[in-house]
Amino acid sequence: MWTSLVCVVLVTSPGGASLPLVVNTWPFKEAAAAAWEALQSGGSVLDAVERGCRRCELDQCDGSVGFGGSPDETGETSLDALIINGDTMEVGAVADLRRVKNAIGVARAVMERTHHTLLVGESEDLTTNKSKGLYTRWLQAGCQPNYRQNVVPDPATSCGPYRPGPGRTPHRRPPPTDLRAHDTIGVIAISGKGQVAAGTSTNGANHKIPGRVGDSPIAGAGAYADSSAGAAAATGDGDIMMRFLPSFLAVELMRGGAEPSAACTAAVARTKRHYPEFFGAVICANTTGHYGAACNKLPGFPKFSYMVVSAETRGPSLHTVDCF
Ligand code: SD4
Repeated sequence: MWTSLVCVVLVTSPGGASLPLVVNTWPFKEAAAAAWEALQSGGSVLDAVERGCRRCELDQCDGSVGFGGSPDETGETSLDALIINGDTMEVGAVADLRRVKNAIGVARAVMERTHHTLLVGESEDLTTNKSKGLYTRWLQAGCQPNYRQNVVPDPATSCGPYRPGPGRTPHRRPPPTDLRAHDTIGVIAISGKGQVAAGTSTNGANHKIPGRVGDSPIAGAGAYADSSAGAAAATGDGDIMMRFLPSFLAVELMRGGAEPSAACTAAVARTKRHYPEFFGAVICANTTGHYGAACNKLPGFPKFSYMVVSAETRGPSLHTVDCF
């Protein structure tokens, strides 16, 4: 379990304020240490974000980051990653990246070496059964559990091919059964001068339909950074969360004066209003060095843990927030 990997300094109150600052999702202590070390050795906030995410990719944090985890329905892992420079508002992202382990490095290369923002890997044509890809071969061989329930035959009991069923599927989804299927690393780094960067890296949702991309590589959804306000990063059910751009919302609320905890809470509440049972959390930090987090309370998910490093914490410290 990831809880056994972390340091034991436990702080329950929202914190601040001290710069420089690193905050990352989940108790990924080694990632926090790597990001902090990058800042301490003279690296930029982008270096810190990249090193933190890279550490998790190498460690395969929780099996949810990096190679080898969360396979799609064909058994292949694909990676999503994002990095944002809050000084210049340059963004680099990759999605559905295959056969490359260093997703955050590729995302940074997209930002720094191309004119583009988001590059995606291969995907299959889901509109026809006539494509010749791996996914179609798999579909011909088995069931399709990721299809909505308004198709016939019922995907819970029968294999396809599927046709649209009667009526429209309500937008509510069953509560998640495997909360550990969602543990993206999101890193926020703020320098002593108030330069802000943020990024994410994940292998996405377990057993997704090939070609599925979540919130993590989407600017404003998986993460957002603006050196005139702060940064935020999200983790959880990206299929839901990306509809509400929670990271962008939180940063804009901080720009308007909201404390990070309140901004995170508002971002979670926005999603919760429409999807009360969504699984997710948001971390936030502002340019004065205050930080906080919020999460949606579910059975089996009463608290959310995240890491903070600043001169005050004397090393990566584990923080928890009660979900609401
Ligand atoms: C996604 N949000 O692809 C990501 C997965 C994750 O914590 O684990 N987030 O939906």
